[in-house]
Amino acid sequence: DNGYRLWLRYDHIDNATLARQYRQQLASVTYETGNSPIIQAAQKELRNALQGLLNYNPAFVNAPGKGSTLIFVKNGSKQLSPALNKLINNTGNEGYVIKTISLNNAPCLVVGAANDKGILYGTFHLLRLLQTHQSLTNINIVESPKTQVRILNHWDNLDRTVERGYAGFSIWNWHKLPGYIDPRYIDYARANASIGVNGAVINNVNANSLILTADYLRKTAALAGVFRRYGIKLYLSAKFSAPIEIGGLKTADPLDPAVKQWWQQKADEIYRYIPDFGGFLVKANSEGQPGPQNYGRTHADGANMLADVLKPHGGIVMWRAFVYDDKTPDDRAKQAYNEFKPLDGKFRSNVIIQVKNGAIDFQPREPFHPLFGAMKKTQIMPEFQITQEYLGFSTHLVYLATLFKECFDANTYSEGRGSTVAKIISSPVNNSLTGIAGVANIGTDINWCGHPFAQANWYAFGRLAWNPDQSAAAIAQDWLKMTFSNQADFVKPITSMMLSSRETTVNYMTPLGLHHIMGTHAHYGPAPWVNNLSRADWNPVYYHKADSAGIGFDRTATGSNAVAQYYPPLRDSLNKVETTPEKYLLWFHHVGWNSRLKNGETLWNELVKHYYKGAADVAGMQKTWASVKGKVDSTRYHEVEQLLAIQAGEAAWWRNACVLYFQTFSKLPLPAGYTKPDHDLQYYKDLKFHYLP
Ligand code: BDP
Repeated sequence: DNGYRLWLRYDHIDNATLARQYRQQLASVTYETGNSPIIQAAQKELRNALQGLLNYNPAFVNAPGKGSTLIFVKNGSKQLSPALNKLINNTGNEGYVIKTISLNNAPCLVVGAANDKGILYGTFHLLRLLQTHQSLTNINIVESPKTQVRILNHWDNLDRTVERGYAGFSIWNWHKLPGYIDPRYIDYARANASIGVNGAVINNVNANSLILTADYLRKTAALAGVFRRYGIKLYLSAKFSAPIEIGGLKTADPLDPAVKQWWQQKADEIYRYIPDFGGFLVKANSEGQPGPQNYGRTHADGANMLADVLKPHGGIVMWRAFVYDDKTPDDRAKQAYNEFKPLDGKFRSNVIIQVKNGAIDFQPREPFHPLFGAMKKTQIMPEFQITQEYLGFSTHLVYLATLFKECFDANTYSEGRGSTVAKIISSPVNNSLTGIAGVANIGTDINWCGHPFAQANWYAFGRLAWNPDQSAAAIAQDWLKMTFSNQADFVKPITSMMLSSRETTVNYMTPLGLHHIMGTHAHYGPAPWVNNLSRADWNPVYYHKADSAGIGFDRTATGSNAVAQYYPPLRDSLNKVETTPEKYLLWFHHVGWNSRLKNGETLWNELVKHYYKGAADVAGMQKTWASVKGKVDSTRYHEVEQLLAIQAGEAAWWRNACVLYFQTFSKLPLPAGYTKPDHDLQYYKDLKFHYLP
């Protein structure tokens, strides 16, 4: 199995009793839904799935039928009770009900929704029940998403390279579009719909203005046509200087009437090509990208100008808060908050501020971004990175649902206890849309994501964007069953391997709150020694601040005071070593090598132990994987086996390089029983790589 089918494999259910029961329960399928393109897509999915799972091709009847065992209902049906009709009609734009009722004295399964998208999502949910071998008896499911814009951000360039992409090239074939629709686009849309993803920004945030020209809009419109049938809206990254680059204007000043007019005409043009265009994503005044500040204007001036031109068409602006520059000689972690917090309440209601989960940059572990909870009059959507830029590319098995959950579940204390990030981002401000974004890990590799297990991160992103309260474990189990096998003796050990994989990676890369100590440019492997880059805050030494006394970034009141950006009582606990969770210790404090941690161990010993544990746990993952040999197809078994071997080697590399380097400051021996790395530090510093994605 080459993994192309993702979690929508629909292989035959080999449990004959179960398959027979499903066939009885799905014997007669009726649709009272109309026949829109989305409904047709849902029907096609159901038909393919039943053919695959049950080798069965039931008749679909487009009318209320006697003897139906499965009815799809949009907007109520005469066959159903008033209470159920009411429930169905209250599912909103995307929600659905799946419920067993008694119809003509026989059990019947109803999939009901107020809108087409609900029917599509309900269909995928029903199929998931089959794929994961769950009983269809006495079902009672009522679902609706907790956030409205659930979107993938593709960092795809127009030359088909993918910034921070580790799974081949961009799947958008600009040369063959719009004439040729690659079947991949359809499978991409199906996969997204199956997990509730309803938006895609198809080009890199470091945007090329050409995407906004008529040539590309025609191509883009063809993609939008595919997406639409699966309830997905297309969005574009807009370069702020586009009026100059493709519009021939002298300025991109957002308050200049000619600039505004240019964008207005551009928006009108886009909507002629794509009537349901979602809107713009903008990276402005960040890492060299142009923005309103080039003209002495604020982020709000820039975002609002674009919001105003999109508003008549129903479009939105997702304005990124990932900003930092070297003109501000302060802690980089503070800059986004410092720039955006004063603008709270100044944004239009169709602007959402897109904030990375942490204040630096998608590190293996970061505390939640202090902007969550800080902007009470502005809608905020979190941005997660699904592609593993800082977590081992596509050779390391790292299940990211636990990382996403750590952010969602974090308590900001913005309104006292219970003000979790999940709660804040799913509560609309000023009737604005709510949303969640993930930087995609998708490319032209046959298995889409490079690593068979990287598919789980795409999957988990969608499921958590729909409902951040779901557990990482439940999502892993569903994914494993759908992607590999329902066998309990496979699912159980591999679920626990997935659940601990992210902590393992944190241990061998950046334990105890360390961050940003990876190799320069490509971000491959460890390089905590780098200190010669043109900007201070690009250097690993800026972040770990190791010296003879200790290690860590002092962000307390006597240091950079980044802790002040959090609400009390969190602010106060992070301000003190004793009350800072150890997983964030060196993020907030410079700690002496011989300081004692909670378990009585010195910081140095504990740091070494984390690094060694991380590397040892990858060896444990290899053993676990070996134990399921024969329980999954041999192709994917061997792929994962080889990738785990690479991961084990790289985990040891991270451990050795970091421990040897930090030892030059601590001047302390390894704790008893820990074997010395087999090379010296210079060896690791001298490593060169000829090709890196
Ligand atoms: C960093 C990436 C860089 C992105 C930037 C961003 O290294 O390639 O352009 O984030 O999010 O993580 O804008």
